[in-house]
Amino acid sequence: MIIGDRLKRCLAEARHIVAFTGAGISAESGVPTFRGAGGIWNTMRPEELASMEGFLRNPRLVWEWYAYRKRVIAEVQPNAGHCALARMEKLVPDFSVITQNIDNLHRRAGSVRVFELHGNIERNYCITCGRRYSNEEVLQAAGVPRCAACNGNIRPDVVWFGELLPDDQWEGSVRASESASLFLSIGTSAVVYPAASLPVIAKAHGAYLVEINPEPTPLTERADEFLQGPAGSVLPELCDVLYEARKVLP
Ligand code: BV8
Ligand code: ZN
Repeated sequence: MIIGDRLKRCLAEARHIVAFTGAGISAESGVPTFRGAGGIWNTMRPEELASMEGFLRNPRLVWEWYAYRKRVIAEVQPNAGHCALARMEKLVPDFSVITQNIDNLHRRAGSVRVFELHGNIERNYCITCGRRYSNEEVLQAAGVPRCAACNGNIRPDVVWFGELLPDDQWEGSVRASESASLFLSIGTSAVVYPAASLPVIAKAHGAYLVEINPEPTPLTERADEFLQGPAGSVLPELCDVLYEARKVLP
């Protein structure tokens, strides 16, 4: 991958770098993406499996799907892309990860400032009384786990279609995007809103917008640069360029 002089300078001088990630950054860890080749939504309907209506209509089907994903995610490891972002955070005074992913792989790779727009598959709660449950507790249940306190249905703590994003995560992500001098959009098809508006907000506030993806997306034509390749290879290269550039700075 050729990293041009403009991006090298940006990496060297950026005050605040934001890494905005989607399912693609976890693909090389073995976590299936939603769209594109082998994507989950190719065979299943998101409204059926990732919505409150779908859950209330068929809680058993939705729990089978999430239990399967919980087990897959428990077995995978962060990949070179996640680890490169964790390293970059240590090299830059102000570095934020904004993820649409629910797999917790950024934190497991060592990233500290992480905004989780769509929740976290390792957390669960009762829809009646709000009591929280771990995966260990819910994965023991046969079928739909019920609340020990009130017998209500337990759901994964993720944002479903038609649901609002957590206020603090969304507001923090907008603030970070508005103050970013370099905004990396990594492994996302940029079609799910309001998350997909963040790169546009960043660019409107003066950020240099770089997209990293093996395929073009609806965002590509608005990006200042499109680094076509897998995150697991491109991000370590960007991290090396950042390290070299910052090593010489006073
Ligand atoms: C909201 C959590 C507002 C669950 C997810 C009509 C009716 C109802 C709603 C809407 C509607 N039209 C629009 C909407 C809004 C809707 C939306 O945007 N729908 C889209 C599909 C049109 N959004 C919502 O509903 C949001 N809430 O709007 O509320 C509101 C207002 C008032 C009152 C009430 C509500 C909530 C959206 C959140 C949904 N939850 N996930 C779960 O995961 O189980 S979304 C789901 O998609 C994941 O979170 C995922 O992260 C996200 C985005 O997908 P991507 O991450 O981009 O993944 P994808 O597979 O698409 O792409 C992968 C990319 O990686 C590809 O480009 C591929 O090329 C690339 N790639 C592959 N390999 C690699 C790679 N890149 C790098 N390296 C590689 N190796
Ligand atoms: Zn309860």
